[in-house]
Formats: sequence, structure tokens, C-alpha cells
Amino acid sequence: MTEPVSLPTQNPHLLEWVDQVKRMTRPDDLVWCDGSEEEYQKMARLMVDTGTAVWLNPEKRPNSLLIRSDPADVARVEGSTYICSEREEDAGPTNNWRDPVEMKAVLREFYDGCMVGRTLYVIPYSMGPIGSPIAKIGFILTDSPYVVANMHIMARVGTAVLEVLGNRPEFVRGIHSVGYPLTGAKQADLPWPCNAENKYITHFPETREIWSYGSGYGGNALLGKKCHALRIASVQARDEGWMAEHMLILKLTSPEGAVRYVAAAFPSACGKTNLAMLTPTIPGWKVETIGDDIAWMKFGEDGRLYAINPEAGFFGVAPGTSMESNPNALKSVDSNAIFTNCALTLDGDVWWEDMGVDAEELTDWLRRPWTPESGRTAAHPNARFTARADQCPVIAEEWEDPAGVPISAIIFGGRRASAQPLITEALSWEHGTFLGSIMASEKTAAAAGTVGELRRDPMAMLPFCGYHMGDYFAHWLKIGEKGGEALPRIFYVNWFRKSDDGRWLWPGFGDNSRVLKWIFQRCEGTAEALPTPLGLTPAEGGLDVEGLELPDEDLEELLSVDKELWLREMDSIREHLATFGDHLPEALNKQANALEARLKSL
Ligand code: O2Y
Ligand code: MN
Repeated sequence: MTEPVSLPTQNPHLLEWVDQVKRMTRPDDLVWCDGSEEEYQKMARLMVDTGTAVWLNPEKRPNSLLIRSDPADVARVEGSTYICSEREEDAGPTNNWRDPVEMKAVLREFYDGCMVGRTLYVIPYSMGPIGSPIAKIGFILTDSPYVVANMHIMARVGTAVLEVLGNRPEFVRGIHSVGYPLTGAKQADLPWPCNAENKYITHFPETREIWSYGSGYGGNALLGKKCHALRIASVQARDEGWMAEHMLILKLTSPEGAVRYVAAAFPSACGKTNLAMLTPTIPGWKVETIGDDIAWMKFGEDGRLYAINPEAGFFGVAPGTSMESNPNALKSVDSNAIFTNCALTLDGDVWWEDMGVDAEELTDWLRRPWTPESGRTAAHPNARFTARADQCPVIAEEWEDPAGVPISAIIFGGRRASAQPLITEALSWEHGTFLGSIMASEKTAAAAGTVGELRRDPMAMLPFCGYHMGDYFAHWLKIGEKGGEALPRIFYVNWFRKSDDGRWLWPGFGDNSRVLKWIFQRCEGTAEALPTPLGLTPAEGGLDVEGLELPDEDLEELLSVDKELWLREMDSIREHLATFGDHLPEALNKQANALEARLKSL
């Protein structure tokens, strides 16, 4: 008699689903991941053996890997990302929609035998501290050791998750394949197997499923992150009365030792990780990190919103990360890190553009010799580091508190050379929801004298909301009705305002702590504010600019509202709001009317 295979779980829902996926994808082997260090090292060895990864020089960067992807697989693919809700209307105008039955039929064809010659890894993971009342459990069934290794860093992975789940059916079901079976002529593996022609990142919100095919990269493949923690979680949050947001969480401590927690949403390329790990320039103030990308917020018993960081690591953009822009991110990757699509130095370390270190000869991310004269970047612009959050020198001690941290302020922001003041405070939760709904960032390459192309990215959730964004705004308003006075205050910041002659008006980086200080003081009730049509700004002398070489005229311009410019912008605001059709809450149209009226009376 053969020994029965010992399984780490008896959960019938899980076992049946794993068996179904196994029968469809036909892997040579199936492994239940336990999340151990031994397992991590095994994934590393596998990737080194197939040429996917190289170990970095252990004297420079202990226990760290460099991975180079296929040039056809370097970033999230929004055009191939789908929300397959049962009704098209529920996906809304900002998501790609496909009928779930049809999409699954298409994907079943691709999944049929897609893991032949490979191992299927079953990754149990918890988004959020295991057992936290705010955390959620998911599984990724993947054929990618890169995904297993990254998930070890980005989430809580392994046997403890199975124990917490027990025999319950409530878990997010994720399937992922690189789409490159080792059959026929393809017996030998590639350093980065993927399917350049066919990529699908699909979400089934009603059944809490994610089916991903063809890409092994970042947000397409590490399904716990954008797919689960934002797209599926936003639907769960709507249904269950909480919030899943694309927000960093930071802890701000005053010189007197008072603490406030702040969440902040910015579109990509606006320095979110830098703000989460900021080193203040004002004496006595301290910023510590809870999370750099995603916040899940639930009402506590005291009626306040409590946030957890559902992740356990950072998947940060490497280029531009330096001792000047973000020393704490750099220190987080001193060891035990994975680097993707960075350049390799001759002495076995990583390098990227604007790292603050000169480079002579390198191997670029495409494995070609590179010198500064090569005329191309050595690292891919979307090169990434994967780092454990607990390696961040300024990680807050309570970052894993299962109860979360009470949020006092929510910050929205974007990159705008004009129009948007350095800091404004919303007049109410409803007004703040309106400000979030019209959030905008300018393309930076605008020709001199012309206004850059504006991309509206409501609450920085445009690529990540798993349902109709009009309904998402309604959910924000509902949270507002429930939360009342105990809700966080809402602010809008813009670090990127320029003068008419093209100078940055605000120094940014560590000096952004000055704006955080004003936000803190507003929450404490110790700072005065003045009304403007856009909201409240610091009263004269209210913003701490001591020690800054900031002319009074520049400060005035930074906080000013250009009436004519904003009146012209009303058309773009109304056009944007109209895209949400009859799902747009009337309250937001009323807010637009009120803004116009305030501008006209200026
Ligand atoms: O390109 C990718 O797959 C990563 S995208 C990403 C990674 C970390 C944090 N945020 C993002 C994002 O696109 O917002
Ligand atoms: Mn993000």
C-alpha cells in the first residue's frame, strides 16, 4: 500500500480548488509552501540554476539577488487588466470589462496544460498580520519561483495562515502562470519565461478570484498586492463597510511626544515611498513608517478609522532612490533583498540611475556591457527592489499591530506645476471626497509656457478600483455619514508647484515635514487657517518655514489660488465627473457648483 501524501490542511474547499487547478494546468509537481527560510533559499537556488537570478556579492549585499526579466515583461499591464464583474455596468467606465464566463473560457484554454514541466506552488498568504480582524487570507497557485520568493517578503506566507483559516471557505483564490509550459520544442527553460503575446490580469469580484496569465512581473504576478489588496479588497470593503486604499501610512511624532497617524494617496511617480520614510528637517519632529503603498481602514469601537498595512515588504522603484531622496529605503535593501531589472556592477553589486553613486562600467539590465557613454539607461526605469518592511530603519514599532493605528489625517496629492496650492485642508469629509475625486497629476514634459497634460486619477485608485468609480465615491460618502466627527481630516498637497519662470517653489523631500507639521497642528486644533475657494490654507506665519530660504513672494504664490485658471478648469472637472454617469453621487456635482461659486465670489 502506498503512503497517503500528508497534506498541511484538511480544508475541503481549498483542497478541491487546488485539485481542480492541478487537473487544468497539469504541473509535474505540486508543493505546499510553508514560508520557511529553507524554502526561500530553495527558490533562490532554482532561480540561479535557470539563469533567472544571480547572487550579489555577499560582502556588499548579503543574501541578495538580482533578477533580470524579459524585455517584454517589465511593468503592470493596464491594457490587459480586466474587472470581470457579472454586470458590465459594475466595472464602470474606467476599467476594462469582460464577461466572467467568457473570460474564464478564454483563460481555461491558456491554462490547459500551461504548467507541464513545471512545479505548481500553493502559497497561503495573509494580507495583514496573521489573525488581525482587519487581515484577509488568500492563496496564489503559481508556477513561478520568483513569485514565491517575492511573496515571502511582501506578505505573511506559510503554514500559520492555514492554521488561522481552518476549514473556512473565505479566502481569495488566485491562479498565476507565466504561460510557458515546458513541452515540445520548449524543453529547456528560459531565464524569464513569460508569454509576450498573451497577458491577462483578470479579477472576478463577486467570487473573489484572480486569474493571471502570461506575465511574471510585479503587480501582474504578486497577486497579493494590487490584485488582491486593492482590486478585490476594494469590493470586499464596499460590501463590508470598510476602506481599501492606495495609501501610505506614516506615524508623526511632535517634539513633545504627541503622535498622529496619517494616510496619503498619490499617483505613481509622486514620491509616495519617499514620504512614508521621510527624514524631517524641522528639529524634534519624527516620521516613522507603517506602510508605503496600501492601507486597509476599518472603524474601531471608538468610531475612529483604524488602518493596517496589509503588506510585509516594499516593492519600490529603484531609479531615483538615493541617500538624498530616501536613505531609509536604501538602508532597507542593505541585505536580504531582491532586485529586479537593475544594473550589475563589476564587483557584484546593483546600480541604478540617480542612485547618487557614479558608475563606470556595468552590465545593464539587458545583460549588455554599459558605460556612461552608452546613451541609454543601465537600469530599467521601472526597476524594483523587494525589501522586508522590518529592515526599514524607521519602521514604527506598532507597524504590525493587529488592531491597526487610528488615522487622524488623509492626504491627497498630485504633481502640478501650477494651480494646486502647496497645502489645503478640505472643508468637510464630503468636500475632501470631492477633492479626491478630481485628483490630478500633470505630465512633466510639458513644453515651456504650456500647461502639461492633466491625468485625473481619483484617490490614486484609477488602475486599482475593482468596481465602478462612481459607486466608489458613493462608498466614501457613506463612510463619511457613518464616521461623522471622528473621521480623519482631509488635506490636499502639491510639492511640485513652479514659478512662472520654471523654478521649483518648494524644496520638497525632508522639508515636506513642515507641511506635515501644519497638518498635525490642524488635527490638534493649534493652527489657524484661512479660507480659499479650494479649502483652508495656513494663516500668515502658520507654516513653519524657519531656516528655509523661501522669499515671502514664493510662499504667497505657493499658497495662492488662481481664480481665472480654476474657472477655466471647471469644464475639465465637470467633464471628468460626467464620465461616471448616473453612478456619480449628486453631492459631488453640488461640490463642483459650490467650488465655482466660491471662485466667482473671489
Ligand atoms: O510595475 C509593477 O508591476 C509595480 S507597480 C507598483 C509597485 C509598488 C507600488 N505601487 C505600484 C503602483 O503602480 O502603484
Ligand atoms: Mn502603488
